[in-house]
Amino acid sequence: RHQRVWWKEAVFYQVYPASFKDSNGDGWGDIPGLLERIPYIASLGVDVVWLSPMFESPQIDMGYDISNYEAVDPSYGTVEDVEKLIKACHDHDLKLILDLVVNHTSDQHAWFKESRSSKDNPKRDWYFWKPPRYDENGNRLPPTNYRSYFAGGTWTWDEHTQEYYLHLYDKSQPDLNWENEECRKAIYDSAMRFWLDKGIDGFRVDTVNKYSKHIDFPQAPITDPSTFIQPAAQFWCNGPRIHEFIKEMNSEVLSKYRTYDGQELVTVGELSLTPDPEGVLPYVSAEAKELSMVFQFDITHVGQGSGFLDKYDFAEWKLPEMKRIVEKWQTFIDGTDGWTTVFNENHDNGRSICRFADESPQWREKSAKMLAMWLTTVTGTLFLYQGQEIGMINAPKEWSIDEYKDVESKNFWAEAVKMTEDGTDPTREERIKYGLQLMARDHARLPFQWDSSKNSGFSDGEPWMRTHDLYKDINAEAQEKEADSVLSFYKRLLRLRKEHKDVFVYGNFELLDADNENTFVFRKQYQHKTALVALNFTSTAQNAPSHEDMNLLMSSYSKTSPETLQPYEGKIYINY
Ligand code: TEU
Repeated sequence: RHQRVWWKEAVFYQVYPASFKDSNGDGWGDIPGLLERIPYIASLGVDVVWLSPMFESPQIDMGYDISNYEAVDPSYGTVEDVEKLIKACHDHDLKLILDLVVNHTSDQHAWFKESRSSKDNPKRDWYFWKPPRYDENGNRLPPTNYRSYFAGGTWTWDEHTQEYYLHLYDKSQPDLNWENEECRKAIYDSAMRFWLDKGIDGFRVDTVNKYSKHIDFPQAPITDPSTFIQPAAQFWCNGPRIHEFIKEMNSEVLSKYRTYDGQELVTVGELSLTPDPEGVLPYVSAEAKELSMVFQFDITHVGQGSGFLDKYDFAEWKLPEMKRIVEKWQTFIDGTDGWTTVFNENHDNGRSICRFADESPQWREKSAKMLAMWLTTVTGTLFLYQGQEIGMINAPKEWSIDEYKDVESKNFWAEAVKMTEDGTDPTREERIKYGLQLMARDHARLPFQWDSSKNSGFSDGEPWMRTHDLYKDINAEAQEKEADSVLSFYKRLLRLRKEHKDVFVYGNFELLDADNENTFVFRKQYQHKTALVALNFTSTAQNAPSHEDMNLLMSSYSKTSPETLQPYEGKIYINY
């Protein structure tokens, strides 16, 4: 049905370098630390390491604000360290992809410093600069009323040249102007060829659908009269030239390189704000020659408030809603030459056990195993996030919000406190606190829990983010020794996924009993082979689906009964 390609079958493992392993005691993870742990990553049975940004950066947005694409931030190490990393990965049969963050740079990047220096600087047009508007009283207004991701507007005033510049994210992350050809060429050279020439195997492409904007910058319709700034994604997302830009990136750069073992490079684009399959397909169709695949975010939006204004205002959800989302992205590639991804964690989200199942000590491990069964049996390329394989959970609720370091958390929190204090929304503070405790980006950024020694074996120094209180109960070393641990269970499942890749990686997906609020049951089919997966998302026993002619391949419990799914139990049946 779908053409077989290495990256469709590969399992990717995302490393967030600041929180993975510190080698020099400064409390900040680094490349030498990661190098030490490559054997651990290889032992999981994954195939590709995706390394989040380790480039030179003032770290306002944890390295997604790059000040020099061709340098490694000193806190992480050196370019030579990354060269060693590329080699170590390849020596362990792992491929390595880096993050390509080219919608914006840091305001500390030499390009932006030049662009900002004068209106006639040759790089002025590499970013978006606009004169102010004025209201009837002569007050200065930004060019448009757009809301940015991290709360606040998208335009920041520059005193020096008396114009505003555009930033979809923090004000320290000015957007690059892809309309400018010289700028695109510089991006290809500096952010891409520089690292491809060193032998990396592809990229995770940050914010891939935002390079083309509606450059007439229309005013956003007023949907929230209580504030000046308005949601305006329709003007800066999936813009008119987006496919032209990505095709060019592919034909000029990506298509010219191969992986270390001579295969096609892999790219995975971050495709937010694109809910319709028709909008996604052009990016991932093999024929289109743009990207190998994309992340589509409905699944991590479960529980988030509508729009990004209310992202942390928790919205109740029920299991059928989540199952429909899985079904949607499982089936949208049916009959096409496109491909899909599978994930439920990354560095921008709370931990999946807390969001989708039960983090209580009683059910935490069972939850982790059941969720692992979901991910490893569905169609598409599987992405795991560091710590997921040992069942890491969110920061404890008792922690003060002051422990949260993320710019987005801080801004949403400050906004909520202000709106509560000034009476605009008296209960907002309480609601946003709850939302952050569940969904803040910080949870995924807690130090990796290696063992039961001080700071969970992450660092000899003071970690940049507080170590989880439960690291003695949840850590890799203990789980490596235990046959029944979450870690051992993941390893078994990853082997199983490979062994039966026809049905798990490439098979047809069919959702069963869609409206059942307690269980998630689906069938995978590949030619004459069928697998049936049944997952209990509750802490009470549920009926197992009927499974005549099928054998139980695996359960997440050691003792099972044919008629029942025990609390948070997962079962896989197979007909061969
Ligand atoms: O995220 C891009 C993004 O737009 C969202 O999908 C994401 O959910 C983010 O958390 C905004 O709420 C990427 C990176 O993954 C993120 O860490 C960066 O902060 C962002 O780009 C800016 O570079």
